[in-house]
Amino acid sequence: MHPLDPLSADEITAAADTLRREQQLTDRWRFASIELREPSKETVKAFTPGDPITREAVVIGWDRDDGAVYKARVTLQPPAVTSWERQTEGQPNMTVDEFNECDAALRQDPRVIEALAQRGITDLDRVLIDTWAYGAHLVPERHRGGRIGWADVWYRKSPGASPYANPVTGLHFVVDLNRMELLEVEDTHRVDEPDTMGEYVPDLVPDLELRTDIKPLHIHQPDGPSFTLDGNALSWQKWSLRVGFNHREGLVIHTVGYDGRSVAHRLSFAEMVVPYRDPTTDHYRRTAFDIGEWGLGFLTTSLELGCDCLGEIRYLDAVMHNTKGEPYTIKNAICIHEEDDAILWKHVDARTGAEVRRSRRLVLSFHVTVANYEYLVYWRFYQDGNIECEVRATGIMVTTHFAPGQQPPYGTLVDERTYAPFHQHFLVARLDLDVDGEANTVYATESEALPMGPDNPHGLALVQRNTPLRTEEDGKQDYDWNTQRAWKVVNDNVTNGLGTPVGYKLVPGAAFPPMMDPASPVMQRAEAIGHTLWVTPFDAEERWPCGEFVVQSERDRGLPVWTAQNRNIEDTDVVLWYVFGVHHITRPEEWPVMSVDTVSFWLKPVGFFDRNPGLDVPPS
Ligand SMILES: [Cu+2]
Repeated sequence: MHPLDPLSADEITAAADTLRREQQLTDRWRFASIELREPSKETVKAFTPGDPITREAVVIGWDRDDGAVYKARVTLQPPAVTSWERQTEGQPNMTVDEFNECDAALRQDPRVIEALAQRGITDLDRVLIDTWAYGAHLVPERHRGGRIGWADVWYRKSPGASPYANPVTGLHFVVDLNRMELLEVEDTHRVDEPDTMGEYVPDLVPDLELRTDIKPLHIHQPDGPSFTLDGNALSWQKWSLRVGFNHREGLVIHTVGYDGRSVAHRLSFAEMVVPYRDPTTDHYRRTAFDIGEWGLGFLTTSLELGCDCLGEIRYLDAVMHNTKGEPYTIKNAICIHEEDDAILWKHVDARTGAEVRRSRRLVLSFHVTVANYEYLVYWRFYQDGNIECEVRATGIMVTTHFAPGQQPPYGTLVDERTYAPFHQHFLVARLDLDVDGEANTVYATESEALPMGPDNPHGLALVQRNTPLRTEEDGKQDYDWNTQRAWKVVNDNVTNGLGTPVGYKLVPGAAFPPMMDPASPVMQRAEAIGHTLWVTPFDAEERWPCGEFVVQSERDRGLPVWTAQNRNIEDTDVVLWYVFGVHHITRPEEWPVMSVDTVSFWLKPVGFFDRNPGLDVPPS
């Protein structure tokens, strides 16, 4: 076992049992999260296999009777609770148990049955009640202080049909999640049901003829893949890393090295903010924090060979838990495989002919289903030292019906009297790079065209300006198209064979501005999305850019609070928080199911090597 390995099922059980016993928790207690308390960088570096290790869990939970929220630390050998602290801000993450229990409870509530009957819906079995978390400012005044959810209603046209094909427009419920009790029925308006087609399963799509001209495509690696996976330690050609996983970030990539040199200590996604940009009654509460409110780990789905992943695959399972603290396994949660990636480099010489190398990449991926939506995450490692992080958004868009002649301007018409609201998916990647060690400085690197003059008579001169970011205030950076701004993480204490400092460049992709009034409640909760990049000095406790307790939050207690200290970020252990995603202006082609929308950013070596590190890739 390695100190960074995720908690096992036995460890989760032990942590829950220990806390239950020592704090005399009743069955009204819910475990929101149980995760490994990751060891310090020093511990990780000093570890050699066989060393005794101390494992610790961090547990967050609450009592449904008094609503009290606690965060605890539990050591596992010997089992003991070492800290137990009451939390006073916000609510713990939403849980899958609550989602399911809320759906089941509301479907039996006479007021719900009555409201649905008035819309002609009597088969409750075909109803899906979809619970969302709130921002505190939107919780009705009279219910503040409780653990409150609000719910949408969806309806399946036949037992096996898609619920997200049919919104029940203008009907929402407000729920006390601790008592699992309906507080309010909001019946704002009704719309005569349009004749739509929201099905995507072939049998349910009328007149669909599946293509017949696709021949098999097989990927064979007769000698197996070129990587080795030993427990959670992965090595492939010159790359090495460890695979981690937790309830909130999902896949975490630890201790990334190339040829024995350190590139990154830890890479993950720390938050996702999805504001729907539609102020109408059906949508104004729709501001999902899919990581802080729900957790990518909890929402991870099993992958299937031949469908999700093609070729010689190695899978890793993930162990999550329910709100009783009981562990369960997500089979095949993480996919690891190699891919052919066309050409790495090539040149054709008139005399000697073509010299060409095919590119191979190592891919780590996991898939998340957030109710109607899917996020597919791919971390790719290349033979020339590049790292690419790609996210694909797919699944089913939220839609809503409107009365004849009255389409609201906040979305795109995708079916008869049906529009899909515009929305944005902001992802915050947490990039703890350690380029040849921890003492790094981030430079904004920008191109500048010099004015014409005696030294520049043709107006061609272009120079590159590198500006060190010295404080957290400097570290608040925005994408600039005019200068092609990017950011280099440089170790000024280590030089390459050319005598220049080694570095890795964050090449921005899919960056876009929030386009939101700073006074708007969502921006107050998610100030983190207000910049493309934030840089902070490493602090193991600083993990969540919009705060630890995002459910029913009022303010962002993460990045804006930490960076208000304006700490030094020069020549120190830095963490980069990169904000990117999908500015989703919906299209008819994304209905009834959306093909992947793909966004990515890159980490590329700049002077980390003396020359192309892919020179040694052999011809195929
Ligand atoms: Cu979208």
